[in-house]
Amino acid sequence: MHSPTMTGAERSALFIVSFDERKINRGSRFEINLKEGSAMRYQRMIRGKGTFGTVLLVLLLGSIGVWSLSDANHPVLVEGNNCADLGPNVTSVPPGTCGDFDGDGRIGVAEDTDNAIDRIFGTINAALGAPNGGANQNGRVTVVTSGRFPEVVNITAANGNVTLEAAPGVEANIDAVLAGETNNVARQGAPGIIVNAPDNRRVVIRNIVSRNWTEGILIAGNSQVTIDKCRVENNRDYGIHVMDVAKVTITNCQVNATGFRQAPGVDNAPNPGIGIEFDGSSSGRVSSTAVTGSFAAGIAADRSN
Ligand SMILES: [Ca+2]
Ligand SMILES: [Ca+2]
Ligand SMILES: [Ca+2]
Repeated sequence: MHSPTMTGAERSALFIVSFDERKINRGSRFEINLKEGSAMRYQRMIRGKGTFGTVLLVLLLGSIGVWSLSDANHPVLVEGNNCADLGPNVTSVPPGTCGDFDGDGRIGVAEDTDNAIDRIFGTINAALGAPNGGANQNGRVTVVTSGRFPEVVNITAANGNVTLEAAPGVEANIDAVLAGETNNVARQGAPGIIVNAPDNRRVVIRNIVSRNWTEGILIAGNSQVTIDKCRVENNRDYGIHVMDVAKVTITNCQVNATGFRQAPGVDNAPNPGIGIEFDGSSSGRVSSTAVTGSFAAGIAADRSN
């Protein structure tokens, strides 16, 4: 429903029309839920009876593109790159191999940019973004074939709720290190997944692996996050780091070997090497989760920063 806290982007996707006409009771409202590709459905809301002409008017307004379609809350898929014999930056493969879910022979950045209608991507950040039919930080991003993702993933949930997950049985490894990839050194100095979302969004991260970063998952600001079934390993400073006033539930996860990253040519000294830390005024819950092999504390709360 339309509320004072909604952003312009939300209102463009969920448009409430108020009518005050002779044949309609005052306050009659229609909710228009647009899907990209001009598919549309409407639900009559609460009291009042709309006329056929009213409905026609609403459909006409939708059809001429009154509303932005780029903000729609929709699911997108991500193909993994799991080539055995080709290099890490390969984008053209025999159709249906190397994680090519849609069988078009494209993976990686070539899948990111092939069109705006397949809703399939080769990198996670492109799937989260707006171009080429991405989720636009509002929707569900599902990795559907196993792969390695050497990218710092940014979740802002700027336009709605965001779920990032791998399908059951799929190995989605967000890893700072991939032999043969560029920027391995720079990535090892950065967090792997960064969430900084408004407090009226909900973010879910499920069945994801995050390895070899400074922090496997960093959650800041007002974020409200659920981390479920994730494996967070070999990160230097923190496995999961919760800051500011974020609220985080961590369940069914494994947070292993924090502070014990081994890699050539980079600073591997743990600072501090804690599995899960709640900093500042953050809060949360940890359940059914194993935190093992940490350099420093397994789970810590530190109100000093
Ligand atoms: Ca493909
Ligand atoms: Ca495609
Ligand atoms: Ca695509």
